[in-house]
Amino acid sequence: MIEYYDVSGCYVLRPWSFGIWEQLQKWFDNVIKRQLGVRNCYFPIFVSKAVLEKEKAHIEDFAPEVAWVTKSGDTELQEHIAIRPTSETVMYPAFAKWIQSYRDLPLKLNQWNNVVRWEFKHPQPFLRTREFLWQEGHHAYATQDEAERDVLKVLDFYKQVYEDLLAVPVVPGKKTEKEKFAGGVFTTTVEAYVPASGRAIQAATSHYLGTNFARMFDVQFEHPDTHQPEYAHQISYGMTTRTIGVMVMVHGDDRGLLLPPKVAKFRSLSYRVALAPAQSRASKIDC
Ligand code: 86X
Repeated sequence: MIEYYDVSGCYVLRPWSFGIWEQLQKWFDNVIKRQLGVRNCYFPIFVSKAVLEKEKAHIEDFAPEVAWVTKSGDTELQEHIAIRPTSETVMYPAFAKWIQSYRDLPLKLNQWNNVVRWEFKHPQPFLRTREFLWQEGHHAYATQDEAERDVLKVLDFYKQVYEDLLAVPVVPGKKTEKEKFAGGVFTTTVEAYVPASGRAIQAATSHYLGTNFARMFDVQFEHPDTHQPEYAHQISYGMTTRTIGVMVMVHGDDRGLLLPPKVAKFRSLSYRVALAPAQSRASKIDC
């Protein structure tokens, strides 16, 4: 599923693993479009120092993980440019421009992209990598109620990705104040169990951000009744290629990996027999 690479924490995703990612992508992309009205978009991978630091309070904890481009060829860049570790600071200035009236809400955008976090804990294929693929959803609403309802809907979609597609049981729940995303109001996650380590692992996350980011980035709309400016309520959510690693840890062992049927390219004979119409079972069992 992977090939090793000469940059620490980076791995090649070979067709077997990338094919599973494509299947999860297809399912999740459809469900957020059809059930929530989400639209996909793409923002640049680069973030200027000035924009990245607009979120200073929360960035401080993460600063050591940010990767910077400092040169082109041998020439030092006038301004160093960060590689996105997540896209809040990239996207929210655009939200501020696009949201003026209550008619501009809700705004529900998603990106399928790569991000870089220069981790120093020892890397593991899929589970802890310096570059990873994910989707990051970012929505803005007029009301707290709508925002909170979508946080929980997305969390349930993540549960379905794990349980229905990957046959991995997960526990949905709310993080403690200490463990939540510091920029938000509350963080929900689905957590899985890794038998090899006896530990839980965060499998996907969905946040209610309140109006914290709206205040930082000036995301305001004119209220329909009062005609006064109000801050938008925001949510964000993410699921990464860690999904594949969790699946491998649950369905694999030292003798290999048996893929759960929904994402398997090939199906075992016993599975085909179980699904076959009764009259054709006899012949399948014969062979
Ligand atoms: C937190 C929050 C949020 C959108 C998600 O969990 C889902 C998708 N984003 C991400 N987070 C950071 O903000 C962060 C920032 C920097 Cl500068 C960094 F280097 C690492 C980070 N890791 C997580």
